[in-house]
Amino acid sequence: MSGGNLIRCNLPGRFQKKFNLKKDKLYNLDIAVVGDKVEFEMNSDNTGTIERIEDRKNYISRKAPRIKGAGQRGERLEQVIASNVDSVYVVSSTINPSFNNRFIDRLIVAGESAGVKVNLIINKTDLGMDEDIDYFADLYSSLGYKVFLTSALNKKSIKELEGEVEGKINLFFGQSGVGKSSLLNLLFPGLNHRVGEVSESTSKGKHTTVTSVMNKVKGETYIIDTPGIREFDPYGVKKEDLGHYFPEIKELAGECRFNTCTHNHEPGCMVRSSAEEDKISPERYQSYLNLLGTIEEGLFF
Ligand SMILES: Nc1nc2c(ncn2[C@@H]2O[C@H](COP(=O)(O)OP(=O)(O)OP(=O)(O)O)[C@@H](O)[C@H]2O)c(=O)[nH]1
Ligand SMILES: [Mg+2]
Ligand SMILES: [Zn+2]
Repeated sequence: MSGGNLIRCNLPGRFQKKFNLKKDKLYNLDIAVVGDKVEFEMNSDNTGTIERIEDRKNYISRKAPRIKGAGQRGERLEQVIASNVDSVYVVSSTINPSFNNRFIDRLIVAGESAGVKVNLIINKTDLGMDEDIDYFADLYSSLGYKVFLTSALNKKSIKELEGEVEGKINLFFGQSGVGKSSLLNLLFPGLNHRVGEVSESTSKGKHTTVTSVMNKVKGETYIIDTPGIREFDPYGVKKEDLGHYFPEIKELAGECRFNTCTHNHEPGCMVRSSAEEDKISPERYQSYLNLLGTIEEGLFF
């Protein structure tokens, strides 16, 4: 995008060569991603040729799905979803597809570990709210996240959401079929993104959005809609750092007996005892343990 104009650019082969030489970046699949700022030269056919890619302020990534992202030794590579964002919205739905707090916690970790502000959207509230969802909405609010209980059908909380995205670069991500594109169309009708069905047999979305796109919607407000995510393993999160990305665990970690505590099996662990006594949410603690298990099995790298 240049001054609001879309210019299709190509990426010269030398970027690939330079990239491969950088050992520390070898696991990076994407040389230029949505959100990157680039300098380019105009060609005579109105396309551009990228000359330089600016360093990223931040970026959201995950481990690439197995087929696409396996390296020569079978290790999973890093897939960057978007860069230089101000806020991420973890989008979920009440039902169809059903509410999945484990999955939400994974996406929160992705945002937290990138140092980006995380907000939550629970969409399709018109299809019914149950006690569990009320519990989680309160829980996430108490952890400091803004929670938007929305409906693209009856426009619930759309105005609030509109206020929150203003003047920022906003990334929307979540499972397929939760209503990301529907909400964005409602917020900014000019977007006109394709909206898909949710399969009746599996209650899963059909991956209607197929590539990530960034749109300038007004002033300095940018929206990135992304394809639905099936699996999400954060990339490059170390065992000893995982607790930093759960605000309630981060707050208690200093009170554990050992400063190297991973809040799993260690004696004198304040986090574990707090979860047992329901002082922090056992559900969130379980999400933490699941992620820790993934790292310990070496699945993170
Ligand atoms: N009842 C109800 N249906 C909704 C709501 N929001 C979206 N839908 C429906 O859910 C289906 C999926 O919506 P999409 O906006 O395509 O979902 P998405 O998250 O963009 O899906 P992907 O692009 O595949 O990742 C469509 O049939 C929408 O009409 C809502 O708030 N309530
Ligand atoms: Mg979509
Ligand atoms: Zn501990």
